[in-house]
Amino acid sequence: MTDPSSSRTIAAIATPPGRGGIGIVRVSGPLVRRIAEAILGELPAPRTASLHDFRASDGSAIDTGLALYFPGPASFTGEDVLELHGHGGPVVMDMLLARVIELGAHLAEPGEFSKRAFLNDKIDLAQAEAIADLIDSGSEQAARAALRSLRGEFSRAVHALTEAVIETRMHVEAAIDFPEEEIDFLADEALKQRLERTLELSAQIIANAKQGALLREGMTVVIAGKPNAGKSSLLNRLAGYDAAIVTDIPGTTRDILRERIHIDGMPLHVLDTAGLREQADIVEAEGIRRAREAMHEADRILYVIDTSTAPDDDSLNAELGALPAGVPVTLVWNKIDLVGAEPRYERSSPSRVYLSATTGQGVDLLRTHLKECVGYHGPSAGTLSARRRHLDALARARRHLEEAARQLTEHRAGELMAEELRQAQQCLGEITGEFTPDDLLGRIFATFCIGK
Ligand SMILES: Nc1nc2c(ncn2[C@@H]2O[C@H](COP(=O)(O)OP(=O)(O)OP(=O)(O)O)[C@@H](O)[C@H]2O)c(=O)[nH]1
Ligand SMILES: [Mg+2]
Repeated sequence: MTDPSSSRTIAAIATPPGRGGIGIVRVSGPLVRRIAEAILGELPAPRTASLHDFRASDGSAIDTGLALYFPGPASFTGEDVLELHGHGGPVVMDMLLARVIELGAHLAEPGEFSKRAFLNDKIDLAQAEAIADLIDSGSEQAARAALRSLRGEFSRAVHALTEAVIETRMHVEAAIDFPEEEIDFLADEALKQRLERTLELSAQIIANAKQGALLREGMTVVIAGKPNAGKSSLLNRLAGYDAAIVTDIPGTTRDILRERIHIDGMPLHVLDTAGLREQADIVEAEGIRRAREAMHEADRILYVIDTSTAPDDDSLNAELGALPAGVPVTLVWNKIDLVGAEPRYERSSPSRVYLSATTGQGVDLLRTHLKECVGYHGPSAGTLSARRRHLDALARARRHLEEAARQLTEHRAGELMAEELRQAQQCLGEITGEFTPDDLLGRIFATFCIGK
C-alpha cells in the first residue's frame, strides 16, 4: 500500500493545547535530519535524550529542552522521527512548530502519524484504532481493553480465525481440484469438525469484542413496560435528576427520552419509552411504535413491572414473548415499597432486580447488574477494545461461515462453500486493514486528533 503524501515531512504539537510543564512537537519524514541540524545545531544520537537550545532562523533561542531522534524504520511511524520536548506554553509551542514548518515540514492532518505507522506496517488498522481508543477511554477498564488491542491481542485473535478459515478453504479448494474425489473430501468428518471449530472461535472473538465495544461506546438500554410501571421514575433515578415527566396518569410518556449517564465512569445510553398497551390514541400509538423500534436496536431491555399489580406468570410470559427476540432482558420489579418487599438481585435467566424507583432502594443493585452485563467489574481479562466496525465485520464473517457450513451439510456444494469462506476471509481482513477501502481508511484516521 503506498501513500503519495508519505514523502512529505509532517509536524504537529503532540501534547494537548493549553499550559503544562512540558509540550512536545513531533516531526516525521525525510526532512527530519535537516530540521534537527537547523534547530539543534546537530543531529542528536539516536534514541537518547539530550539537552539543547531550540534555535530560530536568526540563531536566537526559542526554548531549551530535550530532543529525541528516532531514525526510521525503528520509529513509531517507520520514518525518521524527531521529538522536541519544550516548555508547554501555547506561545512557545506555536513558535517551535512555526520554526519546523519554516524548515519545510507540513502541518500533520488528524491521525496522520498513526496512518503512516499503519501504511509502513508498524501497526495494523485495529491497533491504530486502539491508540485512539486508549487516549479517549472513559474508564480504567476501557483503557485496559484498548491497551490489550494496541499490543495486538485483538489482531492476533482475528489472525488466528483468519488462519482457521484459510485452512478450511484450502481443504475445500483441494477437493474442487480433484472432482472425482470431491464428494469424499466433502463428506469427510474432519472438514465438518474443522468448520465447527472455526465457528466456535468466531463466536468467542465476537463475545470478547462485543464487551470491548460496549465499554468504549456504552451500551444502549431501553426502559420498557406497561403504562405507569414507573419507567420514567426509573430513568430519573438513574439520571439523578428529573429528566422525564412522571404522573400517575397511564400514558404520560409518548416521545422517547434519551439520557447519557455514567455508572462509576461506565457510559450508558438510557432510553425511556411510552408504556406498551393496546388501546392508545394516535399520539400514544406512535410513541409505542417508536418504543418497539428502540427495543430492536437496544443492547438490553429493562422491562419494568409494577410489583403491586404484578401480572400472573402467564400474562407476564405473554408480555415478554412480545419483546424483540435476541435482545437480552432484565426484569425490573418496581414499587417494592408498596408491598413492603426487600430489594433483591437474582442472577437468573432473565435476571431480576427488585427495587423502588421512588425511594431509591435497590437501584444500586440495578447499577451493579448493568456493570456486570458489560463485564465492567470482575474478571474482564479477555475484553478487547473493539469498535462497531469490527463487530460488524466479525458478524458478516460469521454469517459467511454459517452459510459455508450449510452448503456443506445440505448440498455438499464445494464451489459455493469455497466462495463463502473466501468472503469470510475478506471480512476479517477489513478489521486489520488488509482489505480496507481507501475512503474508509481516510474516514477512520480523520476521527483521530492532531498529533496522533
Ligand atoms: N410507590 C411508588 N410509586 C412509584 C414508583 N415508581 C413510580 N411510581 C409512581 O407510579 C406512577 C407512574 O410513574 P411513571 O414513572 O410516570 O411511570 P411510567 O412507566 O413512565 O408511565 P408511562 O409514561 O405512562 O408509561 C407515578 O405516580 C409514580 O410516582 C415506586 O417505586 N414506588
Ligand atoms: Mg413515562
